[in-house]
Amino acid sequence: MQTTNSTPPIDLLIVGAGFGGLYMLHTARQRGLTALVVEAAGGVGGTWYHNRYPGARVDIQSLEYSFGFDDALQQDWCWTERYAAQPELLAYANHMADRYALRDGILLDTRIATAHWDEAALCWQVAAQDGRHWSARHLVLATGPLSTPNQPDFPGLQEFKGRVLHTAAWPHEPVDLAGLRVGVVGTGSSGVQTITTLAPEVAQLTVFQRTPSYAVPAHNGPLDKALEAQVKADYPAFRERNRRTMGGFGSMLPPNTFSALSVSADERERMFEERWQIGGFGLLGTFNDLIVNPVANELAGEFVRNKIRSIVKDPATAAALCPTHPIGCKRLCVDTGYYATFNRPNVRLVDLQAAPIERFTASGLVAGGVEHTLDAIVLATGFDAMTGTLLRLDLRGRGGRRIQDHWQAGPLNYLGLCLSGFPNLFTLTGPGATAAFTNVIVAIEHQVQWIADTLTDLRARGVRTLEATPEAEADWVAHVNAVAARTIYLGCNSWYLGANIPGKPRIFMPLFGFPAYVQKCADVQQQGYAGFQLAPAVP
Ligand code: NA7
Repeated sequence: MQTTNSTPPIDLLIVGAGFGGLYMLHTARQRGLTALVVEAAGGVGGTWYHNRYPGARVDIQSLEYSFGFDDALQQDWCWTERYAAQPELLAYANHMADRYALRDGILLDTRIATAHWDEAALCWQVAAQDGRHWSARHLVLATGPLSTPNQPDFPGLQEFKGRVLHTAAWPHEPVDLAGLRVGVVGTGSSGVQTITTLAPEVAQLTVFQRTPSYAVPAHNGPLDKALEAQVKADYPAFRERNRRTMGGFGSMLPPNTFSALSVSADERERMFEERWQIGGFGLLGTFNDLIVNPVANELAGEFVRNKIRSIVKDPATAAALCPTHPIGCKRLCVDTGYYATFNRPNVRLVDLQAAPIERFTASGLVAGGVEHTLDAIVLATGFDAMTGTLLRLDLRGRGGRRIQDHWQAGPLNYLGLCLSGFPNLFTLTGPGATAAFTNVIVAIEHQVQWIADTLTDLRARGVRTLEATPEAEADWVAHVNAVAARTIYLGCNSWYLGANIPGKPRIFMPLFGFPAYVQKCADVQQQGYAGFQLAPAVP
């Protein structure tokens, strides 16, 4: 599969062997395209290869967070839990690699360093850090939206003598923190899962919280066999119903179609409570205006704050755990006893808003003038999301234009798939697409099929290059931001907005609304690739 300058280019070079890269390779091969996946890690699985921290599990139900393109796969595969844990998700990725005989098309332990568009040869010249090189007609960046860990530049961190771990780069060998004094910085999804799982094991757990999170119960447990049988009895229809939802999941508990303001306070409480008892993201579908109307949103937020106050015994801790930003503005955490963890005698909360981290020392960290002695620190500080990985590549388009220059003011793109000046390049689950708001596997299936359809179609028509126009790109980014402006999503400092990384341009990156996105992508194809320049042009 490896090519050199002297061999003809392959059709597709895919960067990344997570779910996106695996399915892209499989689909490309089915369409008769030559393809190679290059992966920096030592195994397939992407997110689920790296995020091995204690308690790591998916926040969308397993029956939904899985591929639907092959009925035999979805019938054969049996999930053990309602929300699968990391090892099972990694096993699923490996199963895909084996089942579809993908491994001979995947190069592991190989980090792509440069990808330059070759104007004369009309292909991408791609080189790995180890010097190996490939030519490819098309480049698919399946590098994932959450793949570059955010490692804040805390003063003195290198002086700390204990162990420093990051949830997104967790060691492969077992980590024994039993009996230690452990600090966790960060209370997003990764922090919430880590904190809840570590608390019973460690001697003392200190949670350093900058922004409190809304967490809804997962009610996780063994997968209900009757539900599994029911879904499997007509899995294609189940998948289709999910594709018609805003986020590509949740059809088992459809959102209600009326406003939170249209019912009495008692009725509202009863309805929130009903969905709280069911668990998961469905709470945000209790009414149809929680994401678009700040007044309705505040009612849902207050419902969860009341839950926190009723669960957490110490009033000061409960108050510090209560978020004030709109609920859903940052992705909800789906938890298993997170708030109750703060009733444990060995767990304490440090509110960084009141007592910011000043510096690390050899034996811990100082926050708000108080020294906290720690044996180990877990950074659950998230990711340089959506753009971080791509901006760390030496990626150059037409005329040698660097992606760092093209994206200086934020990630310009068209359909979340293509960049002007970067012909024949596709980003999977990138900025401008719905992936961050969507069941990412459903998003991947759609984007991969769109790319494969496009490549098949253009090859049949003799088109060599496809490139977004600058106008289409500017309009698209404006559209993504206009959609967000009609929601509560601009009301907090989320990674959707780049606000978690100092100095990152504040552009709202994900698009809200999967069905409209699917329709738009289909329309673009039907209109002869509206918004793209094709060369040679189709007559
Ligand atoms: P998140 O959701 O970005 O959470 C990161 C957490 O780390 C969050 O609480 C941050 O506070 C906190 N953080 C980040 N930088 C700092 C510094 N410098 N000091 C203190 N605290 C900090 O990442 P996750 O890995 O938990 O989850 C990512 C996605 O994976 C999630 O959305 C799901 O889709 C699954 P902040 O809120 O920025 O104030």
